[in-house]
Amino acid sequence: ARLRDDLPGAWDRGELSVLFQPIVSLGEQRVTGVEALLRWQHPELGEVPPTEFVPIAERAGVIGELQRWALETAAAAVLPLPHSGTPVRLGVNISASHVAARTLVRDVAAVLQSTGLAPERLVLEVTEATLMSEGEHVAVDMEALRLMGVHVALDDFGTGRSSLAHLTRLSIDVLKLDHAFVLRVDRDPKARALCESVVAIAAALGLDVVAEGVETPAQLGALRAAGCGFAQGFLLARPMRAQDLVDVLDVGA
Ligand code: G
Ligand code: G
Ligand code: MN
Ligand code: NA
Repeated sequence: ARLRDDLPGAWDRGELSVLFQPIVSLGEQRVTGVEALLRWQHPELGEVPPTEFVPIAERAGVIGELQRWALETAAAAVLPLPHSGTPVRLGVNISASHVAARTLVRDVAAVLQSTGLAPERLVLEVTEATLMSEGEHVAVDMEALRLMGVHVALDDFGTGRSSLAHLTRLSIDVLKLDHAFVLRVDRDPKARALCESVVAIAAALGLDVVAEGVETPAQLGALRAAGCGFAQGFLLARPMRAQDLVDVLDVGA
């Protein structure tokens, strides 16, 4: 009840912040994107993880407001970052209830308008469960976003009820291979074969693949050998403040 009472407006009180975890192109060997990750520093309870407060926001009916704040804050933070020609893409996690509430298209359009972020730089990270959820408006809304130029990534791929058959029907641009999938890729020939197959299917469908949760050089090597295009994880970089991204970005000579 405490968190439920305190969450609404926490962003206006300056208790929320957004960290950014770099996403690295293995071919180009540079940071091509970042994933925005919310943090809540509660004045008395300390840090509350998003796995705890995002569901609370959903139940309290403030997920739209929270997400608008997150989108706007993240966009404003990446806009001034230096770059050497290709500015980083911004991945933002979107929860199922925000899509279900049908305000996502409007909210994203408003944020693109108010910040001036190019739609092509925004990647909405949604799970398969979200995309496959009830109601035909989900597909309609996601398609509307893609028509605006916004990219869509399928997050946590390889967990839950993921199905390769879905991939041909979903309107997506990026596949994010779940951590669980990446964990044994260097030691287990079956995990490696699975990874290679996903990369091949993604290539055939014109999708980029981002391996998540890469923690060891051996995992990275195996992913590279499997032809995976992008990687993200503690080995490469931890979630960091926007101003610290300057140190990892390729800003040219
Ligand atoms: O660092 P990590 O603990 O940040 O994130 C935990 C979970 O919280 C992840 O599943 C991530 O997708 C989710 N999460 C982080 N930031 C956001 C956000 O802005 N919106 C939503 N809906 N989920 C988020
Ligand atoms: O569900 P989603 O993929 O959005 O979750 C992202 C989560 O993964 C965040 O909590 C982020 O902090 C976490 N994360 C990022 N890199 C690593 C990693 O290398 N190992 C582990 N265990 N978690 C990671
Ligand atoms: Mn994500
Ligand atoms: Na994930």
